[in-house]
Amino acid sequence: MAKPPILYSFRRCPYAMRARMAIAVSGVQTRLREVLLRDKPQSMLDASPKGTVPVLVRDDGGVIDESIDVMDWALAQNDPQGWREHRDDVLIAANDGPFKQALDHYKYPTRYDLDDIQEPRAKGLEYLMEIDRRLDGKPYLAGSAPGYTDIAIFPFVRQFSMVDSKWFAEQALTNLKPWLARLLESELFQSIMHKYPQWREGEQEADFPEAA
Ligand SMILES: N[C@@H](CCC(=O)N[C@@H](CS)C(=O)NCC(=O)O)C(=O)O
Repeated sequence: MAKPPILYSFRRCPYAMRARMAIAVSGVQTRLREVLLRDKPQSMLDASPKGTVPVLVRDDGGVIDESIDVMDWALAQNDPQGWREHRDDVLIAANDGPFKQALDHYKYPTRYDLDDIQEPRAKGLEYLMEIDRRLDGKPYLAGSAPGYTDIAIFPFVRQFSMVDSKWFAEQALTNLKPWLARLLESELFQSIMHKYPQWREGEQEADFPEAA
C-alpha cells in the first residue's frame, strides 16, 4: 500500500493552516514535517524549489505546492461537511492578493520601506468591512457552519487582528469579530495548531491528522 503523503507545514503560516484544516476535516492521512522557514529541509526544496509551505508530496512523487490545491486535493477525497458548496473564488482571490499585501505592509512596514501603517491598515480594514457586511445575519459566510471560503480566509484575518489587537478590538466589525472568535475557538482550528518539533532529514514524521 502507498504510504501517506508528506505534508511540509509551518504551524503559524496561514496558507499552511488552511491546508491543514482541509486535510483534518477530510480525514485524509498525511505525514507531517514541521518546517522552519529559515531552515527549510533540502527534500522540500528538491520537491518544490519555490520554497513556500505548504507542500504535499505523494508517494508516487506527485507534488502539490499551493495551499488552495492542497485543500482541493483533500476535499476531493472526502468533504464530509460540504465545504466546497460554499466557495467564493472572488473573495478568496481578494484575500490572497490585495488583502495579503495590505497585511504584509501593515505588519512589516520597514521591510517594504513604508513610513507608516495607516494606508495598508485602512486598505485591509476595507476588506474586513466587506466580509462583515456579508456575515450580516449569519454566523459564517457559508451559513450556519463554516465552508470553504471561511476556512480559506480566516487565518489571514487572524493575523491581521493580531498586529494590533487593541486597535482591532476598537473597530466596529460587529459580525466579523464573533465570526473570527468562533473559528479560533473551534475544535478543528485547535486540533491543527498542535505544536510539533522541527522535522529533520531522516526523522520520523508526525501522523496528521493525529489518531483520535
Ligand atoms: N501561494 C502559496 C503561498 C505560500 C506562502 O507564501 N507561504 C509562506 C509562509 S506563510 C512561505 O512559505 N514563505 C516562504 C518563506 O518565508 O521563506 C500557497 O498558497 O501555498
